[in-house]
Amino acid sequence: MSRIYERLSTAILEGKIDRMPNLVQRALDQGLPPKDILDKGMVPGMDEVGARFRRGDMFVPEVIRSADAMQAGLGVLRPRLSESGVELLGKIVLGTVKGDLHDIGKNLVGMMCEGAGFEVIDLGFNIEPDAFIVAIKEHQPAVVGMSALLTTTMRAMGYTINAIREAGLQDQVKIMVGGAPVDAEFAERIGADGYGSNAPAGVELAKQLVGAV
Ligand code: B12
Repeated sequence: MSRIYERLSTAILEGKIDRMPNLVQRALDQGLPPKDILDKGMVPGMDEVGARFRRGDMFVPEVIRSADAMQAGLGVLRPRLSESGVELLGKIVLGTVKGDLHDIGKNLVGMMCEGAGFEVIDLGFNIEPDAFIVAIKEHQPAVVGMSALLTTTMRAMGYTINAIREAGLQDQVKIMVGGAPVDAEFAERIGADGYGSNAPAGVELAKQLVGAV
């Protein structure tokens, strides 16, 4: 295996944001296929970040740095991936629900999903049900992800799912939810398709929901 894949993976793991664009460019200059650069170099790095975060061997600031390194590399790789007709895993529309301003965890989920090969459309925080609906119609995502950090706003997830159902869009998208006060039982009760307890779990869930694992 090319040594450059190992270097890409390590640079992501160590959060070397500045080094990534150069490394990706070097891999491209060596004639390596963009899809292999992603799958054999970058994604394994991000997978290891996820595993370490789950074990408690890496913490939020380090994960954010790694995700930023991934983004820096994707900045160079993305145009080459689309040129070579590589299909990403699918689109995810992501947002923190109405009334809730917490977005750190949601951002982490978005960054890791992007790192795993999804296209993420991040609506931001305090997102009205209608804005989710507009985004579903506009972007046709495979998955909608909702975040809530307050016991008072987790109910807005239920309202949002109802609104999606009433708009006749529920068959078009899978819905995943997460955030500290949310659990699997609540997710099931409000009609979500799945619950992720943290960002790596969100990535795994999103992959399952699009049938990629
Ligand atoms: C930072 C913070 C804030 C910041 C938010 C800044 C920002 N840009 O996000 C500010 C200062 C704005 C804030 C405001 C408030 N906060 Co606050 N805040 C926090 C704090 C300290 C950390 C949250 C955080 O970022 N955690 C780190 C991230 C990485 O974890 P996470 O969000 O849980 O996300 C992970 C998982 O949950 C999951 N996940 C999250 N979303 C999703 C989505 C999907 C789809 C999936 C699969 C997974 C997933 O993956 C993430 C990564 O692993 C928590 C306490 C705590 N320790 O959690 C209180 C906390 C959430 N806040 C609280 C409160 C009460 C408030 C305020 C009401 C305070 C006030 N009186 O004004 C306001 C509410 C404002 C509003 N309307 O939202 C309470 C909530 C209590 C409750 N049970 O409802 C908490 C628990 C503090 C406490 N112990 O009282 N807060």
